[in-house]
This record gives sequence, structure tokens and C-alpha cells, in this order.
Amino acid sequence: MDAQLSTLLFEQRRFPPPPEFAASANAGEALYRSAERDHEAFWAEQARALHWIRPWDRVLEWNPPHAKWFVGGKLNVSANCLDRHLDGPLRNKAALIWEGEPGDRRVLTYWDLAREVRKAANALKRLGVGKGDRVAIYMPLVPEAAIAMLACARIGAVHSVIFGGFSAESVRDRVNDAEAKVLITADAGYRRGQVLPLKRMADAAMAGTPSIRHCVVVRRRPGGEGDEAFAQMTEGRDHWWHRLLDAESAECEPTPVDAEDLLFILYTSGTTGKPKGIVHTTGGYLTQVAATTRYVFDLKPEDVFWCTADIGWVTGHSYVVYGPLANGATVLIYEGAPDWPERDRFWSLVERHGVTVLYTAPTAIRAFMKWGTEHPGRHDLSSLRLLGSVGEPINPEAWIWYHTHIGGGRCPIVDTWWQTETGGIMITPLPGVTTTKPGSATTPFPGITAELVDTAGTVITKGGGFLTLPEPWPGMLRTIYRDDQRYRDTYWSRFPGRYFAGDGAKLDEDGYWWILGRVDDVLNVAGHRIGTMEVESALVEHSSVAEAAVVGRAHELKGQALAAFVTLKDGQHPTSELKDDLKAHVTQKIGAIARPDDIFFSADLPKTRSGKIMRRLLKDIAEGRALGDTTTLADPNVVSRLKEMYEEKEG
Ligand code: 7RM
Repeated sequence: MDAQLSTLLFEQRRFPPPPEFAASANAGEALYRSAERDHEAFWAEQARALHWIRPWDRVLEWNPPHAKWFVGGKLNVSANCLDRHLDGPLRNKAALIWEGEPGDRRVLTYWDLAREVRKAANALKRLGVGKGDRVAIYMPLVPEAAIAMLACARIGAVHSVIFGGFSAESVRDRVNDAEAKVLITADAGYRRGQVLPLKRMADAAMAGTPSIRHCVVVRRRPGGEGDEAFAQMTEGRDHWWHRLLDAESAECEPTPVDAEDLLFILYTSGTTGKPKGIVHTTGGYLTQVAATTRYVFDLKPEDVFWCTADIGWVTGHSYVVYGPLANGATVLIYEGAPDWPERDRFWSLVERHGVTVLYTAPTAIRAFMKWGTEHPGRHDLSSLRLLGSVGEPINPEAWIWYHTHIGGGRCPIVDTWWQTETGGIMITPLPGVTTTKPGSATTPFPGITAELVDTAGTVITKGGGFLTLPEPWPGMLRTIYRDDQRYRDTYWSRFPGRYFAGDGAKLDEDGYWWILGRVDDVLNVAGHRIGTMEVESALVEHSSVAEAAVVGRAHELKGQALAAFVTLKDGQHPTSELKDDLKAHVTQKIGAIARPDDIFFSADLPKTRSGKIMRRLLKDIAEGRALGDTTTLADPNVVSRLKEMYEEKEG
């Protein structure tokens, strides 16, 4: 952290808002001033921009650590994202522009999207899904994924989207934790030219999910129905999406939902092996994502907004689906990889669809830097007017590269800090208002309070410390699904009375935030949160493994990479085949995003006398550094042997 701190301290470049941008920006200085006067009144004003079926009685009820926003209010999220746009000029506007990886394209207007959502909602009702029931969505990035989410919202059902890259076992565990009644999937998805057999994975998951009564299958492959290799349909349980929808009417009244009713559960990694079901409710969440979309991305009627996240992550929920559609925006969605078929795919998409606002992750930007400027250079990117970054700290070099080679030096960059738990953007510049500094997420969004504290929990105003949120905010998680104790323990116990985000940060002399990354056992690999414990538990489930310790090491492109130190059971031999087998095992248990980059076999792991694995030393080894304090080790020889082994591998 110290090395990071000192490099950031040298960052002196300043980027004031371009005057032309400021002249027509959605946000102005006044937004901060009105929010400063009264946070609750500010959020109530933002909530009034939505359509409410019944107004709220009270803006906020705060019984720490539980908040209720817009108490007594009733609304429907799908009506806010669709119906209210149908009476005016947005009726025939493109809501979703979709491109599949193989190059197939579809455009759905607001009218089209509303029709499909209503039909899907009717189909879900027919399958017995009612208000409060959970529906799991395990899909590639196709329009039906967004339609499925909005259809759940329309009938007050709770969705749990499970990233299409997760393994059957991850799907099973998430479905079981939420006791989902219905699973919506697709026969397949496309990634880097490969066909991912999603339905086959869903079948493997459903072998162990007693709560699932029905499975709905979107036909993604042309002519895919009847291709048994991709979708074997179980009579009575499985249904083709297109057949169900064909039989439904396009009339479906939105179900009035309480502001505090659940909108979705989204599972995220924590410091233990078991993912946490983050619970988001309706009124506050929609208020925050709609307001942040409007002011942070400055959306105008003619914009084409492309947030490159998958809907399996919170960024896809808040800034592919709910925030932009609540604002009547045109959203681009792209199914596949950035380097398929060539490394210029993103730039060809920007050019072809005239993307104006692009929101992506530092890991992608670093990959683009490595691939070279010739790829964006081949395309006309002059439609772009604003760029965003999210998911991990963006290093100043990547920021400058993004600004220069993608933004043509003219586009402001919004570096947005937030989490699955916060629901929406929390710390960010406002384009047209904030002077940015490369590498800093700048200051809290209006109506949000962030405070830096030291290890004792005392608020500090400069230097390094822990990022905490002392006040409730509308989009905050309400609890962990069916585990309120874990909610209290995880977020509210380290610094009593404050939400602790798990991130270390620094405040500079201008009050700007520099987020340094996770300080707990959660890694950030290519913008995705992975709990080291999750990977360790997957490894020890392998029949050859006795013990495993997983640490993150700095990685040029991914931010962090996973290094696993593994002790084998007696009689097992450390071979390179076994390494491959262990990597495949983790992929099967969790998914490819958790696949370890390095595996080291070791007869012992460095432990304290009380038996705790000293991950700090393993990290020193994995990063090729001199070992830190080793005085508490039970057997110092263990680390020196490991270090030698590591250096041999390097040499
Ligand atoms: C939106 C999302 C959350 C964690 C968070 C941070 C890191 C996210 C930034 C960032 C520095 C940023 N949700 N993080 N955005 N770090 N600057 N702009 O990523 O739940 O998956 O991850 O990601 O560590 O705690 S998430």
C-alpha cells in the first residue's frame, strides 16, 4: 500500500471540465449545494423524478444498521423503465441495441421491450411465480436477460442473476440459498468463438436444486430447438422461452410493489467460502441508480450508452438495465469478448453504433494498452463524448491512455467507486463540474457521505486509512439474504456505527479520494471480487489436496492474479498434470474467473505458532519481494524453502 501511496502522491495532473461540456451538462455545482443543505430532501427530490403509484409517508427510517427509504411508497420498477416512456417521443426509440459475438444484431424499441417484458411476466405468472418468489437467471448477454429481469420486477418477483461464466456448482449453491422456483437460462452463449453449453450446466445444477419447479430456455443458437447436444428438455419442467411467450398476451398490469420490497438478490464474494446474497429493495435502489445515471453519465436523448459489464454483475444491473432504462436511454449490449474476432471489436462496436458514452473497467483498458493503439486507431471514435471507469483502481497511466487514445483528449473521464453492496455509484466526479485527477475517484456523489478512519475508527481528514460510510444511502444493501447476523458482522462491526467497505483509501489536500483496494481477504481479479477462502475451499475439496492457501499477487492486466500454495496428501505427487487438474477443478467448482494463475506445491505452509497460515508471507513470495517479519513463524525454514522454489520457477 505504501508504494502505491507514494506513486499516487506524485500525480499532479489536473483535468478541469471542458467548457463546452459544462455548458450543457445535466449536473451543476448547485446539485452539491442543495444536497449539502439536507441529504434526505435531496434524495426525496431525486425520487420524485420516478413514477410512484402511492407517495411515501417518510423519506427515511434509520435504525442502524437497518434503513428504510421512502416508507409507505408504492411503485413498479418495470413501469418506471418502460410504460412511462410509451406515451411520448420515446415510444419508438431504441431501448436496447444488441450485438451477439458472432455478429448477429437486434434492436428493441421501448415499445418492443415493453411488449416482450409483459409477455414474459405473464409466462412467469403462468408457471406459478408470484410476488416475493425468487427467480434465478443464468444467461448470456442477450436481450432476454434484461427482459427476464424486468419481467420479474413487473410481477414483484425477486431475481437472482448468476453470471453465465459460473460453474454448475456455483449455480446450484446460489439457487438453493435463494430457494428459487424458476431458473431462466439459454441453450448456449458465445464467448471467444466458443459455444458455452449453458443449458447443460443448468441441468447439472438442477440435479441438486429441489426448489426449482420450472426451467425456461431461451433459444440462442439459430435453429437450436431440437439440438439435443445443447438442450435436452425435461418434460414438465423445461420450456422454450419463445413458445411460452408466443402463447401469452401483451397485456400485463404492473404489480404495485412496496418501496422496501425486494427487487433482487445478487451473490458476491466475501471473506468466507460462502457467497453472500446481497439484498436490494425497490424504491431507494431505483432512485439512486436513476439519479446517478442521469448526472454521472450525463445522458441526453440522443446518446448511445455502452456499459460493457455483464448483467451477472451489479454494474450490469444498475448501469445496463435499471439506471439507463429509467432514464429512457438507448443502451448498447454486446455478448462477447473484446478480442473476438479481432482486438478491435470494441472500437468497431463504438463506430458502428455511434456510442457516445462508454463505461468500462481498468482491466480492459490495460489490455487495450498492451494490444496497441493501432486497434482503436483503425476506427472513427469521434462519437464518444464521455468515458467511465469502474471495478478497481485505475492507474494514472491507464487513465491517461484512455483519455488520449479512446477519448481523443476531449472526453471527461468519470472514475466511479461503488460496490455490489452500495447498489449505485458513491464516489465519482460529475462531468462538467469536477476537475479530475488521474487515479482519483474524486469526491462523494451529492447526498452521500464518506469518511476516512484510522485503525481505531477515528475520523481523519488526510493520509491513508479505511473507507467508511457513516450515513445510510438509498441504494444500500438492506441485509444479507436470510443472514442478518452476517450483515451486521461483515459491514458494521469493524467500526461500530459505520458501514465499512473493506477498501483502503487516501484523502489528499483537496479532499479527493484515492481508493487503494481491498484490505480484507477479498481479491479483485480483473474487476471481479473473489474471496480467497472460496478458492481455498474448492482446492481442498480435491482428493489430492490436504491444505491450500490462496493469495493475490499484483498483475499487470488483471490488477491481481491468484497464487495458490498447496500441500498434498501423503502419497500424492506434485506433477504439472496435477497443477492443470487443480486449475480445472477450481474452474468446475466456481468458474473460470477463479482459476488460479500459479500453483505452488509445498510440503508445509508457513504458520504461526497458533497454527494460522501467514498469507502475508505467501504474498511476499508470490510477488518476489523480500520477506516481511518472520518472527512469529513456527518454522522459518518453510518460507525459505518456498521462496527458493519460487525463484527457481522464475529463473
Ligand atoms: C461496482 C463494483 C467492489 C470493489 C470495491 C473496490 C473495487 C470498484 C472502484 C474500485 C477503485 C474504483 N462492485 N472498486 N470501483 N476501486 N476505484 N472506481 O465493482 O462489488 O464487484 O466490487 O471493487 O475494491 O470494494 S463489486
